[in-house]
Amino acid sequence: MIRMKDIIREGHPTLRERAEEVKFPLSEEDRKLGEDLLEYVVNSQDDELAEKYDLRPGVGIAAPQVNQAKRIFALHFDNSTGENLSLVVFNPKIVSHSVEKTYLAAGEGCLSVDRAVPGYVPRYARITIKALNFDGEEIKMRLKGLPAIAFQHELDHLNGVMFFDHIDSKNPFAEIENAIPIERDSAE
Ligand code: NB4
Ligand code: NI
Repeated sequence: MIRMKDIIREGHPTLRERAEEVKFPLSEEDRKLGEDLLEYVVNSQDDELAEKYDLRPGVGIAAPQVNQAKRIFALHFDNSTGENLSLVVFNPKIVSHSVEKTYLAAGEGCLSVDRAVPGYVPRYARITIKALNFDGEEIKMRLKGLPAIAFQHELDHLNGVMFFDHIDSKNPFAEIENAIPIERDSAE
């Protein structure tokens, strides 16, 4: 299982690389990597397991964060967040997005960033994504709310972008044009 010691932190060059497309059919290594990423986010949301293995909770994690520069990430929202979405995506793409923006009023955090970076992170409010699943079949989805924000945070990791790159360093809480904020419990 993925532990915190396996998660690379800010300053590690892999977090600033563009990750490589995954080839299909999946190698056993890439299939296991996808499974391990999903297992991490599921475990991290289980109070006992998170306590036992000292896991930072997450709703998503991307392969570059475990030092694998591959275009794979996992998202997991159980119904406690009102969203029910649990998936691993390979070679994900945003094929279209709304003009309207959104952001987490509480800001964002990252398992690869051991410090709070306050400020609004502008994201597209609604996105249409395409990706491949474990069997190489195309999945097409429309996302909004926290799943849309999380998808963009993870896709950024595949392109070497960190959430704080989007924060207006001069005025971190500046009004974001045409954006609807999402009020959530603190983004750990
Ligand atoms: C990715 C998220 C940061 C903003 C918003 C939130 C948490 C992360 C980073 C968008 C994507 C990880 C991956 C949470 C969390 C709410 C749901 C269900 C019960 C606890 C869980 C806590 F843990 N961010 N952490 N940060 N990232 N919500 N929740 N709750 O997920 O770095 O690249 O279990
Ligand atoms: Ni992150």
